[in-house]
Amino acid sequence: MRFDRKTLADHELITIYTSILKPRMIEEKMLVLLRQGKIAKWFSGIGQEAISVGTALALDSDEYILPMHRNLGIFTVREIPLHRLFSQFQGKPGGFTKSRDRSFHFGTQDYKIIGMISHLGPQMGVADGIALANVLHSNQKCTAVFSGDGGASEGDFHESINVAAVWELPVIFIIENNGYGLSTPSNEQFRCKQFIDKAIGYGIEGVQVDGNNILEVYHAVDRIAKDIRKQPRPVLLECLTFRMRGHEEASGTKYVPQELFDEWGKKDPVKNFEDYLLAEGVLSQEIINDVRNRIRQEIESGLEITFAESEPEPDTNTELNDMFAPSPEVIHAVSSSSTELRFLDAVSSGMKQCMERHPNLVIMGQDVAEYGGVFKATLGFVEQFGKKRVRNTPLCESAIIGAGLGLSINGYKSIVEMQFADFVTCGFNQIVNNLAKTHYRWGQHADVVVRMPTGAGVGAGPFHSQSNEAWFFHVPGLKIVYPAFPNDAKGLLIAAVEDPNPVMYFEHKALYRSISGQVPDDYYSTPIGKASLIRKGDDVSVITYGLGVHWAMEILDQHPEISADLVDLRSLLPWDQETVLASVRKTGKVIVLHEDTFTGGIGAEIAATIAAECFMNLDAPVVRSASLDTPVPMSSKLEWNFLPKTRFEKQLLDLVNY
Ligand SMILES: Cc1ncc(C[n+]2csc(CCOP(=O)(O)OP(=O)(O)O)c2C)c(N)n1
Repeated sequence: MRFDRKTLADHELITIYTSILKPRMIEEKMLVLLRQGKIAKWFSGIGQEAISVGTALALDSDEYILPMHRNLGIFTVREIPLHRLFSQFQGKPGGFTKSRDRSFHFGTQDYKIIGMISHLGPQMGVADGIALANVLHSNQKCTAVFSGDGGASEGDFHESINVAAVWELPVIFIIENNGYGLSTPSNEQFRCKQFIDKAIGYGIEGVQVDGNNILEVYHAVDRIAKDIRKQPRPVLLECLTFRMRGHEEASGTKYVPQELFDEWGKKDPVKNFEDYLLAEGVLSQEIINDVRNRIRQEIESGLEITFAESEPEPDTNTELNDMFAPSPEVIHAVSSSSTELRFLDAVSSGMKQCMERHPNLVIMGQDVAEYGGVFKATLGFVEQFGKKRVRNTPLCESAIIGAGLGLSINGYKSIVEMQFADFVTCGFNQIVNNLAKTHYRWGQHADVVVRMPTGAGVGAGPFHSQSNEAWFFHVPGLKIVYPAFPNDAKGLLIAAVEDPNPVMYFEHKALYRSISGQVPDDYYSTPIGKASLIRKGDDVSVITYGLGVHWAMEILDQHPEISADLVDLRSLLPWDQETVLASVRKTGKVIVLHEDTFTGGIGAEIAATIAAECFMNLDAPVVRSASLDTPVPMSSKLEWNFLPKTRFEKQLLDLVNY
């Protein structure tokens, strides 16, 4: 292995040596403890240390790094106290996640490290968002994100690099090509000869280095970082290396031929660098002993603190409260002036005022800029707020929602528009695993609003008509709002943007241009989690939301003999149990109506809660009215047969006459 120190002084080389030795010595100690049954398994980075350490040393300490599961060296170079790392590994409260997540699955703003979720690839979209915030700040910072060669088979790899290329984001995509993804060798993972070939396809620079040569990694990252800080753009850095241990400690390496271990054993990144420094006269055995002793002591005292720490004491209230960052107070309109607006214009007006109020708010979505979005909700925005804040995206829901989290991590807010709610499937993972779980896991809020143009009734068929709110209803960590009227559309949009937590904002396409109403001109928020009792009566309670509210009003108008409470939920997560239960206690009869399909719909949850809480008040079984358990058919006749509106009328009458 040939090392080139370039202009590095002796003391800098010793720092690099100390830095690469530390993760190796930690892991060697952990192997001993694992054999003694004292610690849990982890993902070993032995043999790959040069990549983590070289990268972290080359970057500024306030530049974000998004590591993977084999990058202990990032954490040690950033000088995280070892007892905190060990406590994190051991699930002790002194770690970074209140014992809620494992090994390297955490982030810390203090050290500008954003750890992974198990799904690997989503890290890259998050890096895009962090880098975008840096570009918007014009702060000349770059971001580094890691992937293994296996993780690079995920769609997130493609989406995120493509976005970074198109948006010229200063991200170093570091691919640790270590020959295996778990047990699967590279030739069963991808067909191209090397990763830098992929860079060509994205129109970006690709650089390949010997990932076991710490000076090569260091110089490459240093050169790229200096370059892209000045002239923002992504670079793919392929580091050729080898995983010297199993996928995780204790899982074995039987599938790896011995010759590979022999070959790569000779290229050990620590030993080779040490030999080089000895030959150069930079190191002596005495210095090595001294460095080793210091690291050993640091490890021992870290372990002592961790082992002395108690196991976590569960507290249900803390667990539940930590799901969300604190929400702001409701904002009241000051003046009483209002304007008659269509539903769509109310959404648009809410967004516009949010953009005016929050200079750090960014809107992202397909065709949202000059074109104004397919429904024209952002028409004129690009002229007012500029292309930097109103961003057309490539077709890549996952990378963009991930970028929303990245923006939030780096001080921005975002509204991400799904062109149709149906397409959220392609960004599902980022929502349910990244946006929803981050605050609980390590206390980082995810200040992202996902706009969801939703619903049927417009003859648009199975993939442009779905109601998919129930998919998200089951996910702790999300909020879901679903206005039925223009004033709530604006107020809930503002509430969603003001709220630092992830909010799914459902807006029914059939309401966009079909209904209008008075909307306050001021900036105001409608409280999330509060239903609205829009009609009062004594015979029956109708609980619904979205288009269902309008169906219910129409049917009730046709039956003036029915005295009904009509509850518009407005928020689905959390939903307003107090209002619903109070209504049912009063009327004794209840029908829950929604456009979404029947089985596992939100109505099931509401019905179960009513049955549990109001059993003694009920004069009839709780009724649910919902769409058929089929996809949404296109033909208008089939579609109206699918939707519950006509069945609802009969169900309501049967219930009243029960
Ligand atoms: C989306 C997803 N699918 C499957 C897995 C299970 N899994 C964890 S690590 C891994 C292999 C990763 O290989 P690579 O990215 O090359 O990283 P390495 O472990 O070699 O460092 C797999 C399949 C996962 N974590 N996420």
